[in-house]
Amino acid sequence: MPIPNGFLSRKDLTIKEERYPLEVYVCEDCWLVQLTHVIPAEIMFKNYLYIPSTSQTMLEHFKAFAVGLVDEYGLKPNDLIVDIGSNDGTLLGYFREQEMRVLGVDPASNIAQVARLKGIDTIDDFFTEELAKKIDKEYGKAKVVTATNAVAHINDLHGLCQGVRLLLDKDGMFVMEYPYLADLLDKNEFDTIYHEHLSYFAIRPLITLFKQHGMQIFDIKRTPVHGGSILVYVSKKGSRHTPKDTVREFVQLELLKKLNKKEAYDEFARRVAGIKRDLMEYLKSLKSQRKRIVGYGAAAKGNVLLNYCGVTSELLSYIVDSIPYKQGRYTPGTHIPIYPEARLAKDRPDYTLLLAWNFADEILKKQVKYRENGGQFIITIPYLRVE
Ligand code: JHZ
Repeated sequence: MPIPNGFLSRKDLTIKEERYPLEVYVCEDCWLVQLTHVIPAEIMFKNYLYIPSTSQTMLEHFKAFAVGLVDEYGLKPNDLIVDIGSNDGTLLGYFREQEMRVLGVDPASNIAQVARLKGIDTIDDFFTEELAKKIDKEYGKAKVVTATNAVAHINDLHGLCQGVRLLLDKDGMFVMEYPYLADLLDKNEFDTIYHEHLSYFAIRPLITLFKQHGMQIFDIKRTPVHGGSILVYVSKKGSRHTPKDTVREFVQLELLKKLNKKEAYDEFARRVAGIKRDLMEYLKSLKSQRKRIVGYGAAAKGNVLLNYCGVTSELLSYIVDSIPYKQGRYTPGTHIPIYPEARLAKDRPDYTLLLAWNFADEILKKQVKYRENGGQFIITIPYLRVE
């Protein structure tokens, strides 16, 4: 597979593209699901094209999270909030509105600069124990360390835990959000498995991990973003936070779903192969009827789906996307051109394959006219359907 966020310019199309193995394994000891091949982080994240803040859904989600956290835990003005993988500073912006001191950490220099222009203090580097020491020295201890869709991107999970532990205030908390493994399996979200995501977390392996570093999970909440995510609240042992019932409930759920049995993963693999077969048969049958098909949302996960299934520009003429950086570029591996969303209303293709299925509600609402004019969306996840 090519790097799923490795969008190409026109001149890149003539150069041979790098491809990397994409294999996912589950450990039959601690049941952590991980990739076996790790691409150096500098290749993937130093110049990054993903920004969540172009989605209204994500803006509302981050705002509700920041306001809710301050309210629930009585955070005070001037408390320090550090966000790992802070991107363009959107989440921290909502904490700053509530008068917190904020600091972002993100290796993507291009996006860290966008955050700084918005006045969000940002260090453009990878979060490590070394960096945590520097932050502690310069800014002091953090009341909260957040990491939304960032922990799965970090290879050295032990280094992450040590850094977070060092940085946290005695009663501080580490709150991480990521797509939940149980949802990934239940809803066949195979296309979220790609090089950027090194781990796919259930709660049980994380309990083991944090225990090794004198920390514990004290609460878990479900959130609807990215196909079903969870917020996991972690504190140092001996802090004022004591584990809530939710932790025990998630552990029970995972045992019930047999996430500690190989069969759960084998069945998932079988269902994924079925999605590929059904989608390709369907797209080819539409093409043989001379239907015009395009794609919606040049998401990284979309690139996994296209490459895995073998959807090329012969089947999908182009993809529309709201992110200006992606427009005018081509998808990695499949070389499908990307245009602004407005192209859909102008061209009115018969079918649009929704690659950003996690934003189905927002996108279908936005494209109500296209659908009224007869356009139809093909959605693949959790199962193939037309809306
Ligand atoms: P989206 C990213 O994956 C990458 P991706 C990352 N590795 C991660 O962990 C996950 O997110 C969580 C477009 N769009 O956010 C914008 C429209 O065109 O699902 C995006 O290109 N119109 C950090 O890349 C794409 O769809 C719209 O109205 O799979 C969505 O990509 C909306 C809402 C989105 O992430």
